[in-house]
Amino acid sequence: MVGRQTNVTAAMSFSADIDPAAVLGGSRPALARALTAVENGRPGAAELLVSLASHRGRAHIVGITGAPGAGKSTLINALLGELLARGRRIAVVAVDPSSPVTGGALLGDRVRMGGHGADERVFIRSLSSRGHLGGLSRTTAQLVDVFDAAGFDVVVVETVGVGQSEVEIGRVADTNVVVCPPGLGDEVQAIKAGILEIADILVVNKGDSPLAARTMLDLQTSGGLQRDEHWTVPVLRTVATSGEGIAELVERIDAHTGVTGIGRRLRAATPSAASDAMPAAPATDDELFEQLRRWRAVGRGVALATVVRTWGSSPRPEGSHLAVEESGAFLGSVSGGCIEGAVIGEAQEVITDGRPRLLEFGVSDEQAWEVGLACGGRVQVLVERIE
Ligand SMILES: Nc1nc2c(ncn2[C@@H]2O[C@H](COP(=O)(O)OP(=O)(O)OP(=O)(O)O)[C@@H](O)[C@H]2O)c(=O)[nH]1
Ligand SMILES: [Mg+2]
Repeated sequence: MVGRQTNVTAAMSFSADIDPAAVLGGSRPALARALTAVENGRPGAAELLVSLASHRGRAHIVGITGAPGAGKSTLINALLGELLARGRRIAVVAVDPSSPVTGGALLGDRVRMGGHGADERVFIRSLSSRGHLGGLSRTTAQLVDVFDAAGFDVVVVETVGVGQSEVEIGRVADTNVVVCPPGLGDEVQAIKAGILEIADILVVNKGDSPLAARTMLDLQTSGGLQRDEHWTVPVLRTVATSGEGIAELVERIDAHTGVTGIGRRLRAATPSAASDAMPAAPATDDELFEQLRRWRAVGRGVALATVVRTWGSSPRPEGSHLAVEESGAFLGSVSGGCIEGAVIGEAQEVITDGRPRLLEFGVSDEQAWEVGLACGGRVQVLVERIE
């Protein structure tokens, strides 16, 4: 808690002062400053995101998720080489939710991806969950927005697949690659229970291991790979250290874009920059209940979050609503962006299990890391499934 407060105080005394035109024009120093301002929620960051917003929507966002040590960073380094050879500009956001204090665990990543880090067409940014003013997935989405506006063709997001926040970050990407280390059946089961559902492409990396063939077979026969009539999740073998299988991976990533298009995070109304950065008027109750009815009419599961109690300077009054649809689309607001990501995640669980939840957020609460101090106060939110 102390570290967090120190961080926030430091942020308050710093003005972002970044020229959006310089970011759009490809200035690397301006880009680096913009990313730092956005990551730390510095004054001016929200305005910057608003001025960049209309320039988004051209980049292809590729998520690389997998167990710790699966070889994600090595694979990304190999991908960088292949994508550069195809003339693309690439940004990398490496997310490490497991290093809340030191942030030092990412140094290894920089070294492993460093092979292409000096290339003008590559920009690598590592971040840890330390100091994020609104949840990891929102910060990630905002950094992706900055890279997209700055003209990168591909933005790769590396995350360790450990839970709900990775599933949320997965929604930022147009194409999600799940990297599985070769292993025995149990490990495949664990992957299947966790993050397999977000996979558009499955990669068994460390294909030089004798266990790789068995893991591929497990995944190929595990069912659930037929996403829809246009896309079946391919199971690919790679050796990231030698580059084997990387060209085919790039081809499948490109093929997936051909099927699903790009800009998914902008279409799906997930908690990304545009919705969070702009202090837009919340939807009226009429609009919100009308949207709930529309979702129900097409058979979607929905939940309603309502502010039932506030203390101090909570941004939204008691009675404010947030409507959430099963895939994470939402309308309305219970906090003006401070805790929406967390509430949406809980609402999705409520949709699944039907049990209402009374959530509490505030700076002295256990869940305080989800709440920026700028939001202030405490808030109690009731989340219930709507039948
Ligand atoms: N034999 C073999 N080793 C590999 C391969 N790919 C990666 N490795 C090694 O596996 C180790 C972990 O690789 P990383 O790329 O750091 O894995 P990661 O998934 O990014 O790890 P975290 O970011 O810590 O979760 C390193 O020692 C790599 O050299 C491969 O295809 N074959
Ligand atoms: Mg890594």
